[in-house]
Amino acid sequence: MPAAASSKRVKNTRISRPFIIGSQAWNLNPSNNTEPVPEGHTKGWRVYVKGLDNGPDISTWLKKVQFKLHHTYTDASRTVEGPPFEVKETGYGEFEIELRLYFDSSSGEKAQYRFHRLRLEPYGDEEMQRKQNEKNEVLAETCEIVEFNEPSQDFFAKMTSEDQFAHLRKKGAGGKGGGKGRGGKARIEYEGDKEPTAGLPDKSTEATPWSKEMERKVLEQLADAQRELDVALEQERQKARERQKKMAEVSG
Ligand code: SLL
Repeated sequence: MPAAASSKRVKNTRISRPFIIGSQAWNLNPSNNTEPVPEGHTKGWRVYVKGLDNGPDISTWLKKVQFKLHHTYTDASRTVEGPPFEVKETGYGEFEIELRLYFDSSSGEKAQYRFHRLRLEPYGDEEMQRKQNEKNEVLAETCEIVEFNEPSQDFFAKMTSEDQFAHLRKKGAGGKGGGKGRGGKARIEYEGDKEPTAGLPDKSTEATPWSKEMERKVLEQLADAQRELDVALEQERQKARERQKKMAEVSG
């Protein structure tokens, strides 16, 4: 029997999505805690999985996140079945959080693991630490990529649909802006004229440093490091050749 259209794969196609895994932590102020805080807990924090600012709704592909906290927490394994994918807690110590990401069933993908180091104390250079202290906020975020290789036709349709950008649309415009795009088709208008993108945005902003610009810089730095390494390697090779030549002269 031929495979159902829905489970057929779109050949030679890979869909990738950048997303953010992060944590935010702050000092608890015992005098204005609204909820009782367990003995010894000095910090409030949350850990989350979210999309990029101009990015598509991650719940298109992400259905469930399991956060594995330090074993000192009761119910250390926390499962969140829909957005916002986050866990809020209080505590006293930093630790590594294990995340398990579960994908939309039409993707046919197995769950994937990721790790996030929860940071509670200010880090980085003096200036960074000063800002963190001033704001009473320690942020630690990393940009991750998930890739779906030869997705099913169903999943491909979801991942290429405009619906996943609905949250960026201008409010009150009824979903469709009055503007006309090329060919006279109604053009959808986005909040603050944000350019929705499923990839990395072109430029970095303070809120979202991850961009093609940053990617380019990192690649350039890697290329520079590679060139330095190549030069050093060539010098070593040259020395080895000279040593061999000398040895041949001595023994010959
Ligand atoms: C350390 N790796 O050795 C850390 C331990 C402990 C985290 C981190 C409170 C848990 C609770 C908490 O912050 N646990 O009491 O519910 O320093």
